[in-house]
Amino acid sequence: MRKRKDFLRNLRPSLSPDLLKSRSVESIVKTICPYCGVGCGLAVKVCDGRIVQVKGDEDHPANFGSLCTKGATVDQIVEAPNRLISAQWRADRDSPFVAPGFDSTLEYVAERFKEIIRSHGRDSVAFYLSGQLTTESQYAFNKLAKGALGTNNLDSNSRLCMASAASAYKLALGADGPPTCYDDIELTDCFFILGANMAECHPVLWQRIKRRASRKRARLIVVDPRRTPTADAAHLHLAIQPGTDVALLNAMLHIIIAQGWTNETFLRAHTEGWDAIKERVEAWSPARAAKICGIPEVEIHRAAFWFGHTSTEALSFYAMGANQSTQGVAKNLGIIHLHLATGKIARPGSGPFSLTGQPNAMGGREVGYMSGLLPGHRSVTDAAHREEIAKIWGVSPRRIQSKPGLDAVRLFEALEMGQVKALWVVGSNPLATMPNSNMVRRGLERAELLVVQDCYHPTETSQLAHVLLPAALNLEMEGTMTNSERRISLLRPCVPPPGEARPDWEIACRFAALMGYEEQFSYTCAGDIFEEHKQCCSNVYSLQMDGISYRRLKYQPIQWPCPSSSRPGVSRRYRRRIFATSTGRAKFHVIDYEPPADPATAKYPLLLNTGRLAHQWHTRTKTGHVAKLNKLNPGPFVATHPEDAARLGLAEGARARLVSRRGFVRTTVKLDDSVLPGTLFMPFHWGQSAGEEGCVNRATHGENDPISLQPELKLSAVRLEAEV
Ligand SMILES: Nc1nc2c(c(=O)[nH]1)N[C@H]1C(S)=C(S)[C@@H](COP(=O)(O)OP(=O)(O)OC[C@H]3O[C@@H](n4cnc5c(=O)[nH]c(N)nc54)[C@H](O)[C@@H]3O)O[C@H]1N2
Ligand SMILES: Nc1nc2c(c(=O)[nH]1)N[C@H]1C(S)=C(S)[C@@H](COP(=O)(O)OP(=O)(O)OC[C@H]3O[C@@H](n4cnc5c(=O)[nH]c(N)nc54)[C@H](O)[C@@H]3O)O[C@H]1N2
Ligand code: SF4
Ligand SMILES: [Mo]
Repeated sequence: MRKRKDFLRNLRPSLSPDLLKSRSVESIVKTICPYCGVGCGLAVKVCDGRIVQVKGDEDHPANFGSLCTKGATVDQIVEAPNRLISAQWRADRDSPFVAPGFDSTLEYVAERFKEIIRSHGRDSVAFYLSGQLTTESQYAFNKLAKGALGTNNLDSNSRLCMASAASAYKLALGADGPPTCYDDIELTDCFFILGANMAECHPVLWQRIKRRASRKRARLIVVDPRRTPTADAAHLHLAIQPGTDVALLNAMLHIIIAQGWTNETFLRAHTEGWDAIKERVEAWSPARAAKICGIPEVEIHRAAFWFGHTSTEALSFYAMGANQSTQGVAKNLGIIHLHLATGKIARPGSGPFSLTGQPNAMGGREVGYMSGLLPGHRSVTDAAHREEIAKIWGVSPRRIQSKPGLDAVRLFEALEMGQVKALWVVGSNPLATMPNSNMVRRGLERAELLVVQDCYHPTETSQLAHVLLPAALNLEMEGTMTNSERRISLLRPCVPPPGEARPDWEIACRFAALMGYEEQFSYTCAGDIFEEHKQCCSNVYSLQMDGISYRRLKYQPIQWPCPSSSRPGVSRRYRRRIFATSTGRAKFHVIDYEPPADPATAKYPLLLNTGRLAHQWHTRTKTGHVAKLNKLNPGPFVATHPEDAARLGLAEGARARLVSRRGFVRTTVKLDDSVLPGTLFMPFHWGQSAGEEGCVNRATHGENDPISLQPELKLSAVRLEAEV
């Protein structure tokens, strides 16, 4: 006990009294937008411990002062009425919560964890993290689970988001992370946007793209089954049948080969596996793909010409329409193949550029916050990797298990089956955002101990919790985040966290000390954790950040790799065309079109697509408080093509039920010809806030990509019927 007190004394408060005092006069604090992966810089005006104005940071290279509606209203999420400000627990779900203070609550969690591990083994506990936490928080929890408690049962919402992109980069280029940077936007001749609705989901980046495309400096191709605002602005919109992208991508490669637009010198010197994929795409004539994709053959020719012609640079952006699929990795590889075949990679204006969704999904990938990974893009299955990390962590290499833990879908299934007894959720709302939420609910209800660490309460998930731990918001703490172009920015605290709320990393460290790992977690501030994280990346050629420090980040955000403190970070990777694979060559992998896991049938004839709207963020725990945003996107709906609605006798505003093999969803019909006949689109923002039966994920399924284990949230067979 005495030891723990010492540890707590060393811990520097997240906001020092000096800092607070300096904020009693008006000052500008530079930090980062807590929403999407564009990673816009904010200039926050603070006075008397309150935020009085939010503007875009004109010096930040991600946005140069621009903000979208969400970023511009972040001040309103801080003092929201449902902020969670005290630690609370209850013995069972029928009892009310009690709030005996932060330390006592955490001691209770530690006792329960010890008991459960003693009775059922270390794999009976699990963690579920988020790409919305700082790198330091993700790092601390990952070390806590894999290094201290010795379980690899730690996964994150990136499994639903970026897993396919990460797997494909690793397979093709040898290391995770895009080779490109935002400045490539101004240097390209062709934007190829596949399964991304950038106008609504990456708005500040989209403004740059639109500017170039509308001045006719570049062609804009958009591949999306919906006519989104992004597709509406395109020179060529391929309104593809959902899930058929691999057929399209293989046919584009077929045309590129037939037309002689391949870069033979590049292929010979810097790639391997070309002959096998060349042979496979031989079978993918544009005519064949056109039939499967439901688009005219001539459009495939045009896309291939604009992308592939030897005189142009081509930049691909892709997001959930590519990743959230049983072919997620294949779709990603298909895009990378087009770049490799034409040599349009590792040079200005060209390359594959997967968009990160959350503000720090990239940081999570650096620290390895998925069940099979270790920090510095390492793997739990590799003995040398385990040894390297155990040394830095100060634990025995035997402590880290060699088998990957449970991925998100399997984790909730294991809860349902009673194999996992305790789950600690940090910065996520899985009951509303995991596929097949009826199963997820059963799992959470069966948990003997559910700890939810969040900034707000109630959320769908926190309502089922035994323990609530109050977390500080990004705007209330120090830490780092990495955006879509691998740029690390420093978060500065603008205001102190309310009540007992604390930065997530600090909660992890306090808990680790209670579990007997005080020494390994004796950090005095977030910067200490960053330094340890840096050490994990130090010998990783493609991820070096030795040249980055908090001191340097105070002046400017920096991209990795950045080996030296006297040089800027690397904006474009692989410029010497040496890839991060064992041979230094980029690799082609044979891919082929496979039909989706849940195809339409006579009983379930419609294909349900799900996704986002411009002015709401995920389950609205933040944006739900902002009147301006709620006015712009006021409520849930299912977008239905007028032909389908007429056939089903459904009018605008009609109440309807979406029924799938997993369950049903109650919602409101919106007539909308931007969706293809035979398909529906429903945003997932409202979770159960519009009624327990209103959560679209009651209808989605957990079938996943075989490599990335990312579930197919974009495509479920359903029927739509009038509510009786
Ligand atoms: N406003 C707002 N912005 C956000 C977020 C938010 O909640 N709100 N969330 C952030 C996060 S975490 C993420 S991951 C990103 C997601 O950003 P995006 O991926 O751009 O957004 P989504 O709406 O999920 O899906 C993108 C598009 O994929 C299309 N699609 C569906 N199926 C297919 C298919 O088979 N093929 C193709 N080619 N396209 C298909 C959908 O019609 C949709 O328009 O957004 C980030 N930005
Ligand atoms: N049907 C369907 N489902 C989807 C998707 C889809 O396209 N369709 N997209 C998937 C994708 S890409 C994603 S990324 C997920 C997102 O899924 P989630 O991460 O589950 O969604 P959020 O609503 O962002 O939940 C984040 C929670 O963390 C809290 N929080 C925010 N900041 C912090 C913090 O700093 N610390 C702590 N401790 N808590 C914090 C918020 O209040 C909120 O309760 O949804 C996935 N689910
Ligand atoms: S584009 Fe993304 S990072 Fe920028 S202000 Fe909007 S939500 Fe924030
Ligand atoms: Mo995401």
